[in-house]
Amino acid sequence: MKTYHLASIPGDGIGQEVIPAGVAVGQKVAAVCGFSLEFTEFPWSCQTFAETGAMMPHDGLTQLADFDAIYLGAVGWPDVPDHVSLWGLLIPIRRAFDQYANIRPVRLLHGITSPLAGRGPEDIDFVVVRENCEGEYSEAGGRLYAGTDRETVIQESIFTRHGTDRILRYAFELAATRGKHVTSATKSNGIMHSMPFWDERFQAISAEHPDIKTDQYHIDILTAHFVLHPDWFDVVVGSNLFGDILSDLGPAVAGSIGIAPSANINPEGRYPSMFEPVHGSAPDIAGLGVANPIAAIWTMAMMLEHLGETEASQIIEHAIESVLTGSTDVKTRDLGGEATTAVCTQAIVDAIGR
Ligand code: GGG
Repeated sequence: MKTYHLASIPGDGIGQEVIPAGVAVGQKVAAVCGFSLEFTEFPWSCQTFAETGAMMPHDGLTQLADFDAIYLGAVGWPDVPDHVSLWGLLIPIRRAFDQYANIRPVRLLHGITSPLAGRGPEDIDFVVVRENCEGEYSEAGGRLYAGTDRETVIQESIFTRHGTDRILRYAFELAATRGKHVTSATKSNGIMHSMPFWDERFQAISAEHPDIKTDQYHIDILTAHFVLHPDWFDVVVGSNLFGDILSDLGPAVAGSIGIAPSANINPEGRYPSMFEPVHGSAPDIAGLGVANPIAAIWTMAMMLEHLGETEASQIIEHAIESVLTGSTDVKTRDLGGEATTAVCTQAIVDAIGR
């Protein structure tokens, strides 16, 4: 029987509640489909930072390098500055393993009501492709004259041709398997170096794919179009920051960030890819047992798809939708219900193999 060796990092807050939910669903579908999932849990988190002064051990990346994939919950807790926790765990993993394609599907599932009036599942089905290793997420910069009235802060964005072209190509290749349409998120009117460069490269890569329809919007009006015209989109490609923002807004129009999955892919397969729900640690509801597990469960489906277990992935997605359309008793608070994480998870586990 094929066995996949997976690293799990539940992380902080509700990450510790939703990752076990995804593992339970993964184990059930593996049993149904005839393969096995072997998880090794790494308890790295803001608690680790409090105890050791670092979010993970100095050889943490080496410990992860040989797994087939990494399953991560959430990073961040109020007693550690957010940039310290993120740059101590999530971002080093993305970069060390060259996970440059952050894939964030946005789909209105059957059984969920969009906050947008009159919109159904046929209107909201697109993928945000976020550049994940450079752009506005950059440690280049610094602070001069700190604490004085001359205090000066410099934050550089990094856009390389190598990094820009490869994420644009990824978006076009993905669109070729879907609706053959790529939208670029830009801001080349206000950001005068990096974004005109991004637009140039978008045109150049577009020329390699004459069969794919393209358009581009400045990020400000693009956010409005996400709300007013979600049916316009198939694949939306953006820089690290723009992609991050759009991939919270997208799930919001599709009902809840509590359902949004994501994959940090190293397309060449030289390193393990990492799978995480889009949402963060949600300290306001952590420990209450009410977090929506669907983002983590759908993320498990993306991980299995990546590993080549397409049938298992589809079974999970069908189970999620069958549970959501079946009864309001299984919906968590963010979806208008009162179910706990455990109740929602058990319903999905039960729906698999039925
Ligand atoms: N699910 C991982 C997590 O905690 N995400 C929250 C977050 O703010 N991530 C920053 C990012 O994706 O750049």
